[in-house]
Amino acid sequence: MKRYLFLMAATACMLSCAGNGDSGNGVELLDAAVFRTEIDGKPVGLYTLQNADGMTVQLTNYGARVVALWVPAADGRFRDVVWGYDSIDAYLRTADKYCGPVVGRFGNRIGKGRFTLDGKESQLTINNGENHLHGGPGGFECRVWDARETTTPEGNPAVAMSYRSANGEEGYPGNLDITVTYSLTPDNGLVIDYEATTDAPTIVNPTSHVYYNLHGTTEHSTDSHLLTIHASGFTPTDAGLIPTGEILPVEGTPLDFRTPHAIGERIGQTDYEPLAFGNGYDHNWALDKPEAGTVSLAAEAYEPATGIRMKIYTDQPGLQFYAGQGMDGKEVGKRGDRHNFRSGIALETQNFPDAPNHDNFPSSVLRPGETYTQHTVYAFETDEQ
Ligand code: FUC
Repeated sequence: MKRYLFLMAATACMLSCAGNGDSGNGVELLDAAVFRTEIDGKPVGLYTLQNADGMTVQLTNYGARVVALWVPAADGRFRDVVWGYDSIDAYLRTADKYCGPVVGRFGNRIGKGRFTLDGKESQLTINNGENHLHGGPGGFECRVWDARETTTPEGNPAVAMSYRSANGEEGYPGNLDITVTYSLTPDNGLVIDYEATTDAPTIVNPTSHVYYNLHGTTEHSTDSHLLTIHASGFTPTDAGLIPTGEILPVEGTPLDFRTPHAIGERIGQTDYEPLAFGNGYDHNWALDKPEAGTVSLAAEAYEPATGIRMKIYTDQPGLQFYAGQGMDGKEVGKRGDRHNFRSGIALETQNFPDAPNHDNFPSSVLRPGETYTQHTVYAFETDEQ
């Protein structure tokens, strides 16, 4: 019955909602006109994908970014579960440019921005203390990608975004051609497929940096979300959040999410040094995998108030969980929602931070003739009420 109602609502929406406004199920589409512009001589726009149930994602090719993601809640109404802005101008002005984009070439940190590959040292740009974060100040999040609306081989609606990161950009060697394809499955999965090639040896580790709030509004903190991370280990860091190279067990620590825990339950235990360093959760978990490189369930977040559950499947070895402790309420986003303290969680599927400087971490090296791939799914379910 519920599925039938969603179908009705989705059909009505496709027929009637070309712009703003509630389509009957709560989905309010952003107007493409307020995203239409030109940046660096390239066209920027807003792209909308919708499945038969009405799940809707809106994306912009500025930063290959998720702008809005409407998923059903247990009450049958849809919620937008990502924090972001309602115009391209706001994204250009924002103080937190990591809301929604693909970050890279290398997601998360590289110590002192330095690594050596085939005996050749590269010095990357520095933008986080003395370190390199999320590809540097001119990372993928502020680049205009070429967007193409398409369908997956399974027939699902998709947008493919491509970008050439030139040799030397932010200090990285080699021209890197990367394509990120977003698609929606009929069973409410947002799929993100990455593919990259290079013309010279380089490193690559892109990830999706979306702030999720399963309340559908930042009026409520994400501290109430119940989080599960299928990982027995994590990569401890120094005070600058650069991995020491160890992989330590989570057992007996506030980082043990192998069974569900409310995010707020142990986040304040700053007598545990890793939580002091991160000022809360800002760590990389080493995912438990039946076999390296296989797609497996990495994490689940559940909000009891809305009944929305998000499951993350990935073939990546790591998951960075950042709990939004840098948010200060100053930025005002969609529907007047503020970027409030701990009101959005980033769950970033990736290789381990600083991997190029630790031989015991999975390799992030890409060579000419090879293709980097990543397959990650953010799948949404609701409790039946
Ligand atoms: C995460 C964190 C960082 C940073 C950023 C916005 O990936 O690891 O500490 O604050 O995102």
